[in-house]
Amino acid sequence: MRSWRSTRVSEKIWKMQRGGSMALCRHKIKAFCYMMVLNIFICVVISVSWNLGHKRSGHHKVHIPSKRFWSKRILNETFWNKEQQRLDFIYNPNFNSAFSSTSLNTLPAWLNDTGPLDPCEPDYRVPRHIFDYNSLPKQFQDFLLYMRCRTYPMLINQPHVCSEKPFLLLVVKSLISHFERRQTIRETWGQAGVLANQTVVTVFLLGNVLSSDHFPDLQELLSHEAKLHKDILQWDYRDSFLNLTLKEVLFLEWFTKHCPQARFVLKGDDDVFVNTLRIVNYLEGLPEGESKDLFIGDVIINAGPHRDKKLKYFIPESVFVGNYPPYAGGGGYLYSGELAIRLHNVSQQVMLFPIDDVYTGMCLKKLGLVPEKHNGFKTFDIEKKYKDNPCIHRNLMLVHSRTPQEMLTIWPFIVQPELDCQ
Ligand SMILES: *[C@@H]1O[C@H](CO)[C@@H](O)[C@H](O)[C@H]1NC(C)=O
Ligand SMILES: *[C@@H]1O[C@H](CO)[C@@H](O)[C@H](O)[C@H]1NC(C)=O
Ligand SMILES: *[C@@H]1O[C@H](CO)[C@@H](O)[C@H](O)[C@H]1NC(C)=O
Ligand SMILES: *[C@@H]1O[C@H](CO)[C@@H](O)[C@H](O)[C@H]1NC(C)=O
Ligand SMILES: CC(=O)N[C@H]1CO[C@H](CO)[C@@H](O)[C@@H]1O
Repeated sequence: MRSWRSTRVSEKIWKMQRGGSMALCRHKIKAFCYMMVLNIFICVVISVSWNLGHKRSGHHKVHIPSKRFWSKRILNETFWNKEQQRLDFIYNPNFNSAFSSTSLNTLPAWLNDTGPLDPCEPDYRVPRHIFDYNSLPKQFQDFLLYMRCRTYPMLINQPHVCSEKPFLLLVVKSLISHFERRQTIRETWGQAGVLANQTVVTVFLLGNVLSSDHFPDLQELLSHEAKLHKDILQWDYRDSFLNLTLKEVLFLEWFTKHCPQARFVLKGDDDVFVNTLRIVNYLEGLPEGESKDLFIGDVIINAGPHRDKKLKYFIPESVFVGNYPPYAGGGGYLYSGELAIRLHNVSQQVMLFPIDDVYTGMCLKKLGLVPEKHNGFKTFDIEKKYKDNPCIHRNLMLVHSRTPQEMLTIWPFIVQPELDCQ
């Protein structure tokens, strides 16, 4: 409250001072009046902040020492930022110790949560709080209405897929209809089993389709595929681009519950080619101490939201302002299983953001970590002249994008021991 008011007031004072100096040339009396008003304002500011300070400490008997906390009050009124501030406040360690014995009713009024009690009910505050809501793309409106919901039932699970303690878990974001891509991955870089003497396990992450979106019903085919290969994880939510963050969060939850013993995780799209052999060799060579915080990929720094409605990555100004933290492109990144568990934990403190890789960057930032760039990750592909070069692919870790036919062509290069790449 306090700092918001004083910034507004000092802005007024500044404007008045500008006006005052111009007036000085013409009427000295006018200038004198401005000075008087200015003095009154300063008095008001001082007494208001004095009163507020006293009221607060006197009323609640809570002293909040952190200066950073107060500075957050002048943050922007954008929807996502505001929701995030609420989470920051609730998970603020100072707040927790000060309020541990009281209920959330003691939250300051600006943090009062007026959303639906059930986070999975559509949040109808949204259209009122976002002034340009009605002009946003339909998918974005849907994202906002369900932004708080992160629990969806599992339709297909593989609770025992990690019983052999995988060295590397390959996690592939797929869509129900991508049967061909999944089969190609199983036949090439995603072959589950033992590779370079290490256990590799593959799972595919899938959501569902809404009947209102007019997709054919492929659920029975999928069930058959799941029985055959035992590598399908499916949740009952609408699998759309803006729901990919949901896929990430649901995966982290699944991992913590069913696969926490996996040493490393590679998460990628179903149109990337992964040199699994190179990745296993790289991981084996990592010193023990370095592997705990491992998070590598094609890291993007100094990025921010796109404001053009026509772009896939569009984020409206009324929803989010600020820059993105460093993040690894969602085509594929590699991290430790231990870190996956910490990411799961911290993700509860980060509001769902509609771009999944940026969201993961936000979670890393909350953990105080920065993803590391590794040149083996080529999420923007390699030069065309090298596309058919087996030796180039041997040295890569991951490249986007490759068709099933290309994957089936490249994979034999990788595992062919007689190929001489000197
Ligand atoms: C929070 O909002 C609810 C519903 O609008 C209201 O009943 C309650 O009094 C508010 N609490 C505070 C502390 O403002
Ligand atoms: C493979 O792993 C086993 C057990 O971890 C080990 O005893 C064996 O020496 C390894 N073989 C090679 C070729 O690294
Ligand atoms: C995300 O999934 C939920 C649950 O199916 C759905 O209600 C919502 O519309 C989806 N959001 C988007 C952006 O598709
Ligand atoms: C999860 O985070 C909380 C603090 O937010 C911490 O107290 C707890 O120990 C963490 N749990 C794990 C398993 O890291
Ligand atoms: C913290 C933060 O992101 N503040 C931003 C609020 O909006 C102004 C103008 O839109 C930005 O300049 C600030 O960086």
